[in-house]
Amino acid sequence: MRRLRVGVLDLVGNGPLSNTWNRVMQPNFASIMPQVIGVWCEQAGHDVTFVCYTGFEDLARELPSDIDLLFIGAFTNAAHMAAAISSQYRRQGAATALGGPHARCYPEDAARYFDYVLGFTDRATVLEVLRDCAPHRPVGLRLGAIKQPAQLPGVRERWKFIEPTIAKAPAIKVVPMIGSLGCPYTCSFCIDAQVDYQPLGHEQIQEDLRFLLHKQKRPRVSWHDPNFGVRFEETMTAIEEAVPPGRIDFFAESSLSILSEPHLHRLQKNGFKAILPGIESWYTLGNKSKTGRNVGLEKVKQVSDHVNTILRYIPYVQANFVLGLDDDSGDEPFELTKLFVDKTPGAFPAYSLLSAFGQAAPLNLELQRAGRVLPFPFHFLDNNHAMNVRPKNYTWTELYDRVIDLRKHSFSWRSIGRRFAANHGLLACSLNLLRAVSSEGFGRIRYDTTVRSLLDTDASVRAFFEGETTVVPAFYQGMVQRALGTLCESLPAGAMEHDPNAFLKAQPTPAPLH
Ligand code: B12
Ligand code: SF4
Repeated sequence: MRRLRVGVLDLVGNGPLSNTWNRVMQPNFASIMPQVIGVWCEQAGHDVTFVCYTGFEDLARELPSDIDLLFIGAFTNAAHMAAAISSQYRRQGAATALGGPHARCYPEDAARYFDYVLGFTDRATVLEVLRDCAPHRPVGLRLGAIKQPAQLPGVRERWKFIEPTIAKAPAIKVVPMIGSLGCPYTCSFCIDAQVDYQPLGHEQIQEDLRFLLHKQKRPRVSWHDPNFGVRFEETMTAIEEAVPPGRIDFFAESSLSILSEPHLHRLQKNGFKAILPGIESWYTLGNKSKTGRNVGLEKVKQVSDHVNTILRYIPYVQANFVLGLDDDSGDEPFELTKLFVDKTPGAFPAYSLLSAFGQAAPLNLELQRAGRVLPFPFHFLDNNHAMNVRPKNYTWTELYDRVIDLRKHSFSWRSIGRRFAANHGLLACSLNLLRAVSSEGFGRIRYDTTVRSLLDTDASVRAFFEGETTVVPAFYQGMVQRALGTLCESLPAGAMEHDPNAFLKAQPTPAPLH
């Protein structure tokens, strides 16, 4: 095989960014897989240029123009940027490959703009692309392993890509690690609902942690496991054997059912400083939060007590909620969440608007069948800038009024003050304050208020939300154009639109009955 010049681009940002929160934190949201791809390409004998784009780099300077093959890792909110970059590189003679959440969720659409669209990606998948490395146009080749890889290169092998990425973070520097793939739970809105739980080797984790202890004085590790600690005993024993208690700070996403008090005690002893449990809804998913049949107010009380207990052991807790679920109706779910915020002042509430990411989740098929999925441009599909599912039990204005009211309550100076007083340590206090006053808290109140007023004043916005037209309103088109800047010129024709029902249309037609 000839020696290729390979570019690997991790799109953490989806356009040039400013504000302090992004400057401080974006490099810490880098993905593991682009680093893995870089390692596999080098091991196969190719030259790799790796760039993690956080919203502050000049890509034209950092990414050489004469590469043979460009891998891009992108979430859906970076799909336009990825398509524009792909189009530039294809014009310059390179082949391009897209991987990551967007490729998994919208493969049909992505195949219009990339030569390869990768689903589950293991070493064999990458070697196949390297061997072929050719243009596939107008429709790209869709490749993927049948399941998640059994092994991934560890921190030592990825270090040459991790080091320059975290060097961009001015203060808090976080190393991404992973100990398992998939999840045993089956939350119908989740991309991992049908992906088997699969632990990765403990020897690898231990070697990575030991390596980090030699590299950094006080490492910080963020676990990218979809649900950390499913095999709690084994995972913690592996960590304890490799790391003296409290020498590394750990952050993880974990479900409440895993966070019992004895487990919390052990997490605390081992330096876990941030936990992000998913509460999602007051009416469903009781198994995940260990609340059984308790719903509504009873569930709020139980979960709030539980989260307050977590806060006694772990200084930083982000409680994740999904707004606009079909089980919600009226004021009650929102009032219950406000009550949770009041009863649990130390937790940072993170809200996601119900989103159907293409073929990510089983629920999406149902929503597409019901004609409820809207073609918001990908740029806005990040759980916040748009809800691309028409709500079942609310009109849009009813929903937005309640979402804004909840956000205002959660990020009122009263709640911010109570959160600050309930938090311990500089990190928790300062991060929560920064998040509340920057794009996340105040910023989303401003943004949602604009959208809410457009629903009253801009007929094109209202018609789009109601599903009466698929023409993307000027307000959204303008935002994408401003976000992409000069890259917008390279956005392929038609890339602003997508078919929101592509998943449904790709289903095999049932055999005729005889
Ligand atoms: C860990 C995680 C995070 C972490 C780390 C993010 C990161 N950069 O990786 C944090 C907390 C920072 C995060 C943030 C966000 N996240 Co997140 N996150 C996850 C989570 C829980 C696990 C993903 C993971 O790493 N899995 C392990 C990897 C190895 O497996 P995998 O993702 O399946 O990847 C396989 C293939 O896709 C492929 N692959 C993956 N990347 C690449 C790259 C290349 C180049 C190639 C070739 C292949 C490839 O190979 C892998 C092995 O088969 C998922 C939910 C879930 N249960 O999966 C959500 C998820 C990925 N996040 C999601 C979202 C929306 C976000 C945010 C936008 C939320 C927000 N509003 O802030 C941000 C965006 C961050 C960013 N980079 O822009 C969505 C993405 C949907 C979409 N289509 O875009 C998901 C699916 C959750 C959901 N809502 O359904 N997230
Ligand atoms: S527990 Fe989390 S990762 Fe697992 S299926 Fe539910 S939402 Fe997905």
